[in-house]
Amino acid sequence: MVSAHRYDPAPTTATRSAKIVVAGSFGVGKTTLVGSVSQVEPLRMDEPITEASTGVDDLRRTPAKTTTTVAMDFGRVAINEDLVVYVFGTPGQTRWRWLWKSLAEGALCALVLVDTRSLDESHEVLDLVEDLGVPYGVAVNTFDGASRYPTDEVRQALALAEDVLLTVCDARERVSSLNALIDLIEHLTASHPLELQP
Ligand SMILES: Nc1nc2c(ncn2[C@@H]2O[C@H](COP(=O)(O)OP(=O)(O)OP(=O)(O)O)[C@@H](O)[C@H]2O)c(=O)[nH]1
Ligand SMILES: [Mg+2]
Repeated sequence: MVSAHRYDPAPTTATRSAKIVVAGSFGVGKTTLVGSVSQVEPLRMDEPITEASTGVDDLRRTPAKTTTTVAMDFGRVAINEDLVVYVFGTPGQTRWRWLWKSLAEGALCALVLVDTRSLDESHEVLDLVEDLGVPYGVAVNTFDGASRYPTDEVRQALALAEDVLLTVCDARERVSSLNALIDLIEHLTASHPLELQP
Protein backbone atom coordinates (compact mmCIF):
# COMPACT_ATOMS: atom_id res chain seq x y z
CA MET A 1 0.00 0.00 0.00
CA VAL A 2 1.25 3.48 -0.87
CA SER A 3 1.39 5.85 2.07
CA ALA A 4 0.58 9.43 1.13
CA HIS A 5 3.44 11.07 2.98
CA ARG A 6 6.04 9.11 1.04
CA TYR A 7 4.30 9.06 -2.26
CA ASP A 8 6.27 11.19 -4.66
CA PRO A 9 5.34 10.32 -8.20
CA ALA A 10 8.00 10.18 -10.84
CA PRO A 11 8.43 13.61 -12.44
CA THR A 12 6.31 13.94 -15.52
CA THR A 13 9.45 15.03 -17.32
CA ALA A 14 11.02 11.58 -16.87
CA THR A 15 11.44 10.02 -20.28
CA ARG A 16 13.78 7.18 -19.38
CA SER A 17 13.72 4.37 -16.88
CA ALA A 18 16.12 1.71 -15.74
CA LYS A 19 16.12 -1.34 -13.52
CA ILE A 20 18.91 -1.68 -10.97
CA VAL A 21 19.42 -4.78 -8.86
CA VAL A 22 20.79 -4.49 -5.33
CA ALA A 23 22.56 -7.77 -4.63
CA GLY A 24 24.64 -9.07 -1.76
CA SER A 25 25.08 -11.79 0.79
CA PHE A 26 22.90 -12.36 3.84
CA GLY A 27 22.22 -9.31 6.01
CA VAL A 28 24.43 -6.75 4.25
CA GLY A 29 21.60 -4.19 4.18
CA LYS A 30 19.90 -4.66 0.80
CA THR A 31 16.34 -4.27 2.10
CA THR A 32 17.45 -1.27 4.16
CA LEU A 33 18.97 0.43 1.11
CA VAL A 34 15.99 -0.18 -1.16
CA GLY A 35 13.71 1.15 1.58
CA SER A 36 15.77 4.26 2.29
CA VAL A 37 16.16 5.25 -1.31
CA SER A 38 12.62 4.61 -2.54
CA GLN A 39 10.25 7.51 -3.05
CA VAL A 40 7.29 5.16 -2.95
CA GLU A 41 6.49 2.87 -0.03
CA PRO A 42 8.89 0.01 -0.72
CA LEU A 43 7.54 -3.43 -1.41
CA ARG A 44 9.16 -5.85 1.02
CA MET A 45 8.90 -9.60 0.98
CA ASP A 46 10.52 -10.42 4.29
CA GLU A 47 9.64 -13.20 6.68
CA PRO A 48 10.62 -13.64 10.33
CA ILE A 49 13.87 -15.52 10.88
CA THR A 50 12.97 -18.74 12.65
CA GLU A 51 14.86 -21.23 14.76
CA ALA A 52 15.27 -23.35 11.64
CA SER A 53 17.93 -20.92 10.49
CA THR A 54 20.07 -21.43 13.59
CA GLY A 55 23.55 -22.34 12.41
CA VAL A 56 22.63 -21.40 8.85
CA ASP A 57 22.21 -17.62 9.00
CA ASP A 58 24.86 -15.73 10.90
CA LEU A 59 23.10 -13.10 13.02
CA ARG A 60 26.11 -12.21 15.16
CA ARG A 61 26.85 -9.15 13.06
CA THR A 62 23.25 -7.93 13.01
CA PRO A 63 21.60 -9.01 16.28
CA ALA A 64 18.67 -6.62 15.68
CA LYS A 65 17.77 -8.40 12.45
CA THR A 66 14.53 -10.33 12.85
CA THR A 67 13.47 -10.85 9.23
CA THR A 68 14.99 -11.99 5.97
CA THR A 69 13.99 -11.40 2.37
CA VAL A 70 12.34 -14.44 0.80
CA ALA A 71 11.60 -13.05 -2.67
CA MET A 72 12.65 -9.49 -3.39
CA ASP A 73 12.48 -5.84 -2.42
CA PHE A 74 11.13 -3.23 -4.76
CA GLY A 75 11.34 0.54 -4.78
CA ARG A 76 11.35 3.42 -7.19
CA VAL A 77 13.34 6.63 -7.26
CA ALA A 78 13.72 9.54 -9.65
CA ILE A 79 17.45 9.99 -10.09
CA ASN A 80 16.93 13.30 -11.88
CA GLU A 81 14.22 15.01 -13.92
CA ASP A 82 14.81 12.63 -16.78
CA LEU A 83 15.52 9.22 -15.28
CA VAL A 84 13.46 6.97 -13.02
CA VAL A 85 15.08 3.92 -11.51
CA TYR A 86 13.25 0.78 -10.40
CA VAL A 87 15.30 -0.82 -7.65
CA PHE A 88 15.06 -4.57 -7.00
CA GLY A 89 16.71 -6.09 -3.94
CA THR A 90 17.67 -9.75 -4.01
CA PRO A 91 17.23 -12.16 -1.12
CA GLY A 92 20.54 -12.83 0.65
CA GLN A 93 20.14 -16.40 1.88
CA THR A 94 21.95 -18.81 -0.44
CA ARG A 95 18.88 -21.00 -0.86
CA TRP A 96 17.28 -18.22 -2.96
CA ARG A 97 20.14 -17.80 -5.44
CA TRP A 98 18.05 -19.39 -8.19
CA LEU A 99 15.83 -16.27 -8.08
CA TRP A 100 18.64 -13.91 -8.91
CA LYS A 101 18.63 -14.72 -12.63
CA SER A 102 15.05 -13.55 -13.12
CA LEU A 103 15.56 -10.55 -10.85
CA ALA A 104 18.53 -9.50 -12.99
CA GLU A 105 16.68 -9.89 -16.27
CA GLY A 106 16.66 -6.60 -18.16
CA ALA A 107 18.68 -4.86 -15.46
CA LEU A 108 20.84 -1.95 -16.44
CA CYS A 109 23.32 -2.80 -13.72
CA ALA A 110 23.72 -4.22 -10.23
CA LEU A 111 24.93 -2.63 -7.03
CA VAL A 112 26.62 -5.28 -4.90
CA LEU A 113 26.46 -4.34 -1.21
CA VAL A 114 29.16 -5.68 1.07
CA ASP A 115 29.84 -5.63 4.80
CA THR A 116 33.56 -5.53 5.70
CA ARG A 117 32.85 -8.12 8.42
CA SER A 118 31.78 -10.69 5.85
CA LEU A 119 33.82 -9.96 2.73
CA ASP A 120 34.52 -13.67 2.31
CA GLU A 121 30.81 -14.24 1.65
CA SER A 122 30.87 -11.67 -1.15
CA HIS A 123 33.20 -13.61 -3.45
CA GLU A 124 30.45 -16.04 -4.38
CA VAL A 125 28.04 -13.10 -4.90
CA LEU A 126 30.47 -11.33 -7.23
CA ASP A 127 31.04 -14.54 -9.21
CA LEU A 128 27.29 -14.95 -9.59
CA VAL A 129 26.74 -11.36 -10.71
CA GLU A 130 29.54 -11.72 -13.25
CA ASP A 131 27.95 -14.92 -14.53
CA LEU A 132 24.66 -13.07 -14.93
CA GLY A 133 26.45 -10.69 -17.27
CA VAL A 134 25.13 -7.53 -15.62
CA PRO A 135 27.51 -4.55 -15.30
CA TYR A 136 28.06 -3.94 -11.61
CA GLY A 137 29.72 -1.87 -8.94
CA VAL A 138 30.31 -2.47 -5.25
CA ALA A 139 29.26 -0.39 -2.24
CA VAL A 140 30.58 -0.99 1.27
CA ASN A 141 27.69 -0.55 3.70
CA THR A 142 29.27 0.97 6.79
CA PHE A 143 27.81 -0.74 9.85
CA ASP A 144 28.34 0.77 13.29
CA GLY A 145 31.18 -1.05 14.99
CA ALA A 146 32.58 -2.55 11.80
CA SER A 147 36.23 -1.71 11.12
CA ARG A 148 36.82 0.84 8.36
CA TYR A 149 39.40 -0.09 5.75
CA PRO A 150 40.93 1.97 2.95
CA THR A 151 39.09 1.27 -0.29
CA ASP A 152 42.20 -0.11 -1.96
CA GLU A 153 42.39 -2.79 0.78
CA VAL A 154 38.74 -3.69 0.23
CA ARG A 155 39.33 -3.78 -3.52
CA GLN A 156 42.23 -6.14 -2.99
CA ALA A 157 40.32 -8.36 -0.56
CA LEU A 158 37.48 -8.68 -3.06
CA ALA A 159 39.89 -9.09 -6.00
CA LEU A 160 38.01 -6.32 -7.79
CA ALA A 161 39.38 -5.07 -11.09
CA GLU A 162 40.49 -1.44 -11.15
CA ASP A 163 37.67 -0.43 -13.46
CA VAL A 164 34.92 -1.72 -11.13
CA LEU A 165 33.33 1.04 -9.04
CA LEU A 166 33.95 0.72 -5.33
CA THR A 167 32.11 3.20 -3.17
CA VAL A 168 30.93 3.53 0.44
CA CYS A 169 27.44 4.18 1.77
CA ASP A 170 25.23 4.00 4.82
CA ALA A 171 22.22 2.02 3.64
CA ARG A 172 20.05 3.65 6.30
CA GLU A 173 20.59 7.11 4.84
CA ARG A 174 18.56 8.11 1.81
CA VAL A 175 21.10 10.56 0.38
CA SER A 176 23.99 8.17 0.91
CA SER A 177 22.11 5.30 -0.76
CA LEU A 178 21.03 7.53 -3.62
CA ASN A 179 24.61 8.70 -4.12
CA ALA A 180 25.76 5.09 -4.38
CA LEU A 181 23.24 4.49 -7.18
CA ILE A 182 24.24 7.72 -8.93
CA ASP A 183 27.96 6.89 -8.59
CA LEU A 184 27.29 3.53 -10.20
CA ILE A 185 25.28 4.95 -13.10
CA GLU A 186 27.87 7.68 -13.73
CA HIS A 187 30.76 5.25 -13.51
CA LEU A 188 29.18 2.85 -15.98
CA THR A 189 28.06 5.63 -18.32
CA ALA A 190 31.64 6.89 -18.46
CA SER A 191 32.89 3.51 -19.67
CA HIS A 192 30.13 2.53 -22.09
CA PRO A 193 26.72 3.78 -23.23
CA LEU A 194 23.93 2.40 -21.06
CA GLU A 195 20.75 1.06 -22.52
CA LEU A 196 18.04 3.11 -20.83
CA GLN A 197 14.42 2.22 -21.54
CA PRO A 198 12.20 4.88 -23.09
N1 LIG B 1 24.27 0.02 11.74
C1 LIG B 1 23.74 -0.26 10.55
N2 LIG B 1 22.79 -1.21 10.52
C2 LIG B 1 22.25 -1.50 9.32
C3 LIG B 1 22.67 -0.87 8.14
N3 LIG B 1 21.99 -1.41 7.11
C4 LIG B 1 21.19 -2.34 7.64
N4 LIG B 1 21.31 -2.37 8.97
C5 LIG B 1 20.66 -3.28 9.89
O1 LIG B 1 21.20 -4.54 9.59
C6 LIG B 1 20.19 -5.53 9.50
C7 LIG B 1 20.19 -6.15 8.14
O2 LIG B 1 19.53 -5.36 7.22
P1 LIG B 1 18.66 -5.89 5.98
O3 LIG B 1 18.41 -4.64 5.20
O4 LIG B 1 17.51 -6.73 6.37
O5 LIG B 1 19.71 -6.81 5.22
P2 LIG B 1 19.46 -7.67 3.88
O6 LIG B 1 20.74 -7.63 3.14
O7 LIG B 1 18.25 -7.21 3.17
O8 LIG B 1 19.21 -9.09 4.51
P3 LIG B 1 18.66 -10.44 3.75
O9 LIG B 1 17.56 -10.04 2.84
O10 LIG B 1 18.19 -11.31 4.88
O11 LIG B 1 19.86 -10.99 3.05
C8 LIG B 1 18.91 -4.84 9.90
O12 LIG B 1 18.72 -5.06 11.28
C9 LIG B 1 19.18 -3.36 9.64
O13 LIG B 1 18.47 -2.51 10.51
C10 LIG B 1 23.67 0.13 8.23
O14 LIG B 1 24.06 0.75 7.26
N5 LIG B 1 24.17 0.38 9.46
MG1 LIG C 1 16.64 -8.26 2.52
